[in-house]
Amino acid sequence: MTATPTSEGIVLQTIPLLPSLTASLAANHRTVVLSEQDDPAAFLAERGAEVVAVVTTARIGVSHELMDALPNLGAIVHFGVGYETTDVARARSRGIDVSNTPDVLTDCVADLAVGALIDVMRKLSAADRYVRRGDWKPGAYPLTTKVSGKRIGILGLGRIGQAVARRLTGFDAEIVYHSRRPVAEASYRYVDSATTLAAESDVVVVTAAGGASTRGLVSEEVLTALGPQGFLVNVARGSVVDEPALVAALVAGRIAGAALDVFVDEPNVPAELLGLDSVVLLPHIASGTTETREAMGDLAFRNLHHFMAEGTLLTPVPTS
Ligand code: NAP
Ligand code: 8YV
Repeated sequence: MTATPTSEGIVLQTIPLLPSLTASLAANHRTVVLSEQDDPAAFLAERGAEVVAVVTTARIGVSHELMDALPNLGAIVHFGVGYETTDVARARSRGIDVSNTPDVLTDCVADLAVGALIDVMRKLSAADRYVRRGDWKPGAYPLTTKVSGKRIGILGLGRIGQAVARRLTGFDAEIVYHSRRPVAEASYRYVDSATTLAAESDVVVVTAAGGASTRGLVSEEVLTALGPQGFLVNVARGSVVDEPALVAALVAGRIAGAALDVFVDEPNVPAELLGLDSVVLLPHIASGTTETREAMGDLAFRNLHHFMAEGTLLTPVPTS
């Protein structure tokens, strides 16, 4: 039996994605949206061998079970820069290549991190609620914390971390960072642990990749080192922070505040945080602008299209 040429194989889209990406996939390839099948398991049993590529998001990736149901899979294309929900080593051991959408979202994620940092330190969202509640008439809003000139710790000085650092130098910040290794081209001060980073920072901004190696990296010890005057901003992944420890520290006032775009069990947010004005809660929106999501969709599509035509991806994820 001759194998189906890649260009004629099925492109399996795990869930509905950005409408323009979904439309491009449908218009240019034999695309099936798995979550829209009446019986996804039956579809995989009957047609799984025809699937040559999967398009998915960091939120769900490609599970072991799905990978196993696709014996002729050649590429996994992620809409998003994170890909920790896909076992890349396992994919590569089967000759499956994996791509993501780096760079095109860096500006928006860094913009949001800085916005969230200012929000939590100056209590913008809380002050907005104060005005709406009619509390301004009985009394002036309490004083908050100055942003400019602070010591900012970047946890994970990658593309987004560096973009956050560049922006905050405009606020006369002193930047210190921690990753597993120093970044050769960075002039900021490197420290060798997350705990030291927190101890030497007024604010820690988390921009490290998700996955097993960073799970719980912001531990109770790190939060203790950050201390009662310290703030945490997380635009990376909920898993990078020990969420129960963070909730306990915020409730007890053992850190000053947190701005969180990501959570361990999205879209569920720990109930204890909902009433705290020391916390800014965002629904994983850091890349969520029209311009950036379209650029992500375009890059995801170009990866898929290149794979179907040439057998290779344009922005494969690095080999770790
Ligand atoms: P990147 O360039 O690959 O940067 C990742 C950084 O994490 C690197 O500096 C890396 O440095 C560091 N890192 C990895 N493992 C580490 C560990 N065990 N300890 C300390 N540092 C570690 O990726 P990026 O494009 O900046 O994106 C970063 C992350 O942001 C993504 O992976 C994603 O999870 C998240 N993100 C969130 C949103 C959102 O909507 N909130 C949007 C886009 C991205 P070393 O390898 O040297 O340790
Ligand atoms: C997106 C993200 O919200 O790129 C990432 O890793 O977390 C975000 O840009 C997500 O990937 C889109 O589903």
